Amino acid sequence: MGSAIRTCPLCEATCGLEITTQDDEVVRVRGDAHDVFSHGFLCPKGVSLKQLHEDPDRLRAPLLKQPDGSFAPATWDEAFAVIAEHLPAVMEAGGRDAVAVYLGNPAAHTMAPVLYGRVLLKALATKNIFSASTVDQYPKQMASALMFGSGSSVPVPDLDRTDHLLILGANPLASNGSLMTAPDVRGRLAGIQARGGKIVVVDPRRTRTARMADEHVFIRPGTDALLLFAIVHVLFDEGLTADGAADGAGALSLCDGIDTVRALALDFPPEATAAATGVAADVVRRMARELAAAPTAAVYGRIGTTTQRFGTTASWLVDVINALTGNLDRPGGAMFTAPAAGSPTTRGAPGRGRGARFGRWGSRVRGLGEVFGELPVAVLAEEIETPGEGQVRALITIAGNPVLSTPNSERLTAALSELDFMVSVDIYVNETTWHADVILPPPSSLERSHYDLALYGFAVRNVANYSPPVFPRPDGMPDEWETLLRLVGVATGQGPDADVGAIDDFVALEAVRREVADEHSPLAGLVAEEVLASLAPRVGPERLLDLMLRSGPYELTLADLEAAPHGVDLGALEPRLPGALRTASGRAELAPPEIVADVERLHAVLEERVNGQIVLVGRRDLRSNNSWMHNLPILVKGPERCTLHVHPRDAARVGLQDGATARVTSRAGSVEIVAEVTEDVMPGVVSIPHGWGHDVAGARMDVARANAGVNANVLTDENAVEPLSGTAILNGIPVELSAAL
Ligand SMILES: Nc1nc2c(c(=O)[nH]1)N[C@H]1C(S)=C(S)[C@@H](COP(=O)(O)OP(=O)(O)OC[C@H]3O[C@@H](n4cnc5c(=O)[nH]c(N)nc54)[C@H](O)[C@@H]3O)O[C@H]1N2
Ligand SMILES: Nc1nc2c(c(=O)[nH]1)N[C@H]1C(S)=C(S)[C@@H](COP(=O)(O)OP(=O)(O)OC[C@H]3O[C@@H](n4cnc5c(=O)[nH]c(N)nc54)[C@H](O)[C@@H]3O)O[C@H]1N2
Ligand code: SF4
Ligand SMILES: [Mo]
Repeated sequence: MGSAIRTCPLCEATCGLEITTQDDEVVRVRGDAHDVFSHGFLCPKGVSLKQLHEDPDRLRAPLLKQPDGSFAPATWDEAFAVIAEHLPAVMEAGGRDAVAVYLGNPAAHTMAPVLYGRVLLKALATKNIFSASTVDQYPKQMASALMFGSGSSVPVPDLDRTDHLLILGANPLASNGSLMTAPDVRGRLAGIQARGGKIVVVDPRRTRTARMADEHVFIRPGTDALLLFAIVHVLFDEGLTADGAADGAGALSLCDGIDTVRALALDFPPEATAAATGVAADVVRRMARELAAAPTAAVYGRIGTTTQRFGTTASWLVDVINALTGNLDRPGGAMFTAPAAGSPTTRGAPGRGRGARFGRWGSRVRGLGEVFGELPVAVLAEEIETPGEGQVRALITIAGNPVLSTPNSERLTAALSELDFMVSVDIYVNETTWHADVILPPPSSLERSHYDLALYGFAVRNVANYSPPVFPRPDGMPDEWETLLRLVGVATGQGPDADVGAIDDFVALEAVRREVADEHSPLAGLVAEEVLASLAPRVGPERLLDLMLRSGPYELTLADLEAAPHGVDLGALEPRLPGALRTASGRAELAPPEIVADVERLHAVLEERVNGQIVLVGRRDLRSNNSWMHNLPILVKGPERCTLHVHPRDAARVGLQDGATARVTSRAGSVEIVAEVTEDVMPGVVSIPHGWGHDVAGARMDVARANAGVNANVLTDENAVEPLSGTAILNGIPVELSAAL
């Protein structure tokens, strides 16, 4: 028997796993007790990597759509011949924008798409770039970019040292943390309480995290910005803001715009926000006082605060409060990670940059602005449906399942069936990929190396951990980066047999050139060709990772990480301002004009009353991972999880019994779903988890089909987007509720 140590690639927690193997089989998966970050913690999904690896439905060879609509296995050359026949034709007939790309969530968890996805996007030169980020975290990254200068400058709560944690719209006991890379969140939260600290959770549902917290506050969905503004109001009103000149005030002295924030907050006293938020004024005043009085405190918001109607504004206010209470950039507060492989906060001149610009171009049909170089995925269906120049006629999905993940699934499903050509790089034939003409599978995660390039940028400690593949790739199976570069070959007119190694050499040389030209890089002024030669014989992601580590803040090498299979601990987070700033002013902007302009919209909400309207929110379960892990029996066994949570009062009002079938209808669609009557959700709010609805005829996931559930995104509305970032509003959807006949 053998044993391998590797990082779990499934969620943001980056747990170390110890995988016992026998020849080419996984015998057992356990937590790696020696992992410098996770110390042996793992969740049921980590264990299921064995089943994922063995899943008979997981694709091991390319599939080609047949004239009768079925799929047949093909060789890689056959698959690429079909792509080379159709993709350039679409580009020729309709222009570069005729090809759209959608990058899904696992693309942020694997090195190949993180490093080579952008090469493909550049090669395609299309405006129609979409990703799961506009159904997820872009509001937070947009607020962070406007305040601190880059989408990577997202402050993370210093979980291990804070004395007071205010969590809004996140359930890390189920999600294992997000934009907060922290294995064993439960243990870290227990640590806060053991230190005598306090945890407060603001959520329309009484979640596992809320139960563990010292206080849980129900909030009417979509009103967090009001609550947060009321807290800001009290901080000023009661003289509770930190003294920026004093020691221990974090980065407050580096902040501009404090007076603007003070003036804006005047309109939002807690007495004025209470009716709309459902949070009583005295509770808000106490929340503010406790935040200010705690030796250290951090405010943290996630999905419930981003994928809602005030996502960017709420995300901004989270860090406004962190700054005003003196907790921005100080131990125990909200801090900036310094990732070993570098990030925009570590590269280039410290303390100042170009800042962030948004809306440099817009979507063709609805005119929604670009955000971080992408268009909001809520416009994908209309861009396919609407004729005219720039109409999307082909789609490439990479590790994405937009049919289950993006708003108004029925419209998107219909649109996908109208495409001239579709390619999916994916491990399953699922609700999205069955529309594809060609499916290109990556190797199993255990047949790939791993380094969490994206997630280590938001870690609550500075850590680095590289895992080599556990098993060799099967004969003839290319790595995912090779597949992506082969697509680059087709997109750039080099054809299906382009020399992938040569393209990779070119990509690496360009990366080295950028590095040696940066006067602030440790590699500044070196000869590019010599640096490249020093990275040999590595190729692919390993070569790029080695370069990034060498030029990163700790000047590590990949060999250093290979010598430390349990990871390298680079210490607790350290204050990084002003160095990590990349704003044009060189200051932290507490009142970015783009966001200030959105405050007007909040005033109208003050007048809203809980009026009998029922709104829908989502939820996550520990044994799910968005839409794609429901094919593993070990994770889906047990009672039905895709149920409607509804408060007894609302259930009684519409005559709905526990266990009976409810009908839920929105502007976009309607579903029937088993009701679970529970006081864990507040009156006026119902909850359905997303990522279900697997009873789609063309999909080939037998276990998932037998545990189908319903698709919550049939109900979410593609026309409802948060105006600043174009991110879909997935929480707080107005719905009608009735008992199904
Ligand atoms: N209503 C509602 N909708 C939501 C959310 C919500 O809270 N409520 N959450 C949103 C969020 S936060 C997100 S991130 C999105 C997720 O949206 P998506 O990223 O579109 O969806 P996933 O379910 O993550 O699908 C991942 C896809 O990648 C494939 N896959 C898995 N592993 C690999 C791999 O290693 N390589 C490749 N190439 N493919 C792989 C899977 O088979 C699947 O097709 O959903 C969003 N949608
Ligand atoms: N087990 C598991 N882990 C996951 C995932 C998964 O699907 N399953 N997905 C991964 C992904 S892609 C992401 S982005 C993260 C997400 O990580 P989290 O944000 O922690 O995810 P959720 O558990 O959906 O928590 C969101 C909470 O917001 C609440 N909420 C809804 N609307 C509002 C509102 O208007 N205001 C407030 N204050 N709260 C509201 C919901 O009730 C819910 O409890 O999780 C990641 N980890
Ligand atoms: S918490 Fe996340 S990283 Fe850790 S084992 Fe579970 S899925 Fe994997
Ligand atoms: Mo996500």
